Amino acid sequence: MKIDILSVVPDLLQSPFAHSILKRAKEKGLLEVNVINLRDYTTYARAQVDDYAFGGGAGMVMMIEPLVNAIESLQKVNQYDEIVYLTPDGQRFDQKMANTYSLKNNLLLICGHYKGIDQRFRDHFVTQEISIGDYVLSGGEIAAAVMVDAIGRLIPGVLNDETSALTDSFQDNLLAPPVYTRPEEFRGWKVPEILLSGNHKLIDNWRAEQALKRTQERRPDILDAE
Ligand code: 6GU
Repeated sequence: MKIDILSVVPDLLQSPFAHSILKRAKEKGLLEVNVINLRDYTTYARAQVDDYAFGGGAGMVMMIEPLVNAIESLQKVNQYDEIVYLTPDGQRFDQKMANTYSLKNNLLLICGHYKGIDQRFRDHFVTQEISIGDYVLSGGEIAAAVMVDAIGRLIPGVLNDETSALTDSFQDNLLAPPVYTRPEEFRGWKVPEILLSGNHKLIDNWRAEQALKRTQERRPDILDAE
């Protein structure tokens, strides 16, 4: 999968994909992430990309021309499956969307700033608008990093048995059960006996019970989600 990210602060996106699972995905050739500086596409003086809102009011709006210059230049060499605008008023991102996106080939993510981007760009170029939750970030970059992380680890071949996504929270509308590692006892706090029993059937049952209990206690809302 190739993901292009269009941003006015490309520096913010230098390290999030350079570690751990996403780093491995890149090394295996399964994921390519390119960060593109929107300012490279403006024709205005001093690399201006935003301007005052028509109608007045506080806050600047990202202008349509640099965005269209950038996208039309990128589209000469890319066939995007989706052109995503990251915005707090978008559709809420969740594990189901991450699964769907993990099967796409070529994505363009557009990070908003200031009061957002000119509505005409949204109307005529954007195919999906996504928010990562009900709070406002100062720009779309960190949201883009969240999306790329959630999607990247689900790309077929990225995770192995050891890191399998099948037991993740949310993957089956359940939170993940508690986990333990060595030592068996620390300050008198013991690991549940059953996990040391070697009986995998019992262990699987215990984990399923714990996942259900945890979900009922913490997130009953996801239990009956489809
Ligand atoms: Cl995608 N962008 C911004 N600026 N804030 C957000 C968001 C996105 N998702 C939640 N808050």
